[in-house]
Amino acid sequence: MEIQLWREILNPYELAVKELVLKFEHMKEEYRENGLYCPLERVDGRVKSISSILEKAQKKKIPFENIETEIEDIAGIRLICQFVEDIEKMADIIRGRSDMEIKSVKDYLTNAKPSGYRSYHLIIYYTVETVNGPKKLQAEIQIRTMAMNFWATIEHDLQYKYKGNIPEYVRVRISSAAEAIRMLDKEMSSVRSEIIDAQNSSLLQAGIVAEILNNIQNLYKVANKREIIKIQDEFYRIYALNDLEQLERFNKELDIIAEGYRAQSIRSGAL
Ligand code: 0O2
Repeated sequence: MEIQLWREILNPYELAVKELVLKFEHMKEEYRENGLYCPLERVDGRVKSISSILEKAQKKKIPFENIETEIEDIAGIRLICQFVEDIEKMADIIRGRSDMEIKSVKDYLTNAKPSGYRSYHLIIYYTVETVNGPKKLQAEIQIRTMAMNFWATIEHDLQYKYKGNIPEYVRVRISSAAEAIRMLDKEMSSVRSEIIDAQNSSLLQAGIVAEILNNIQNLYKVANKREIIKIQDEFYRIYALNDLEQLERFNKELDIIAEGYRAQSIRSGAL
């Protein structure tokens, strides 16, 4: 088939992947701005290569005219989470969205593949706007932990290297590595709440520090130099204490000082 025709077919999928990646990245950003722990650690996306589409079509005996309906992962999104519990949270977030309609689910978490592969797959319908009007297409969203992703990436490379015929001794090792990954995820889940608390408080601290620095910068314009130096020294002293409450209190004090200067400038403007 003409390369140009492939381009026409794949273009909307490229747009879909770009949009979906952007939407998930934006979601991550929103969580961060609100100082909240985000169940999503990283998002990746790709459009399946032409050779990979042809290979799959040949393997599954899919006629060319059915490629778009029967190959569900031409557009592929991978969501990487820190913890197993986050996978269900991400799936729920997707279920609640109005721009992604779930067609089917493949739960390889409860039922791992014989290879040891674990991941949660959603096939969604997603509509993109093209020059020829809206196009509803399918995309596969794979949701897995960082540990599962590590295993799957290596195993995928091995499949590629051995062209699907991984030697028995390697298969045994990779299968025991899959079990180690399952145990690792289980162990990490047991400390999940502690890790989330620590991450939340470090996000909160980063937010307060940013506000303080912004306040000090604004005070530079109105306060005298000696006062600014005093404020800065006080900030460094409190920062070194590593005490979130004291940082919050200091930030409120700065708000009051800034408010005082604002009122003063309004009064002098009125005179
Ligand atoms: P690529 O290179 O990632 O695009 P089926 O015949 O139903 O088993 P189907 O319809 O492709 O296969 O669905 P399935 O099994 O859910 O697989 C979809 C994708 O999941 C695969 O795409 C892989 O990315 C991943 N996957 C599934 N099984 C395994 C596995 O055992 N190991 C690894 N590493 N990944 C797996 P592609 O098209 O196979 O490959």
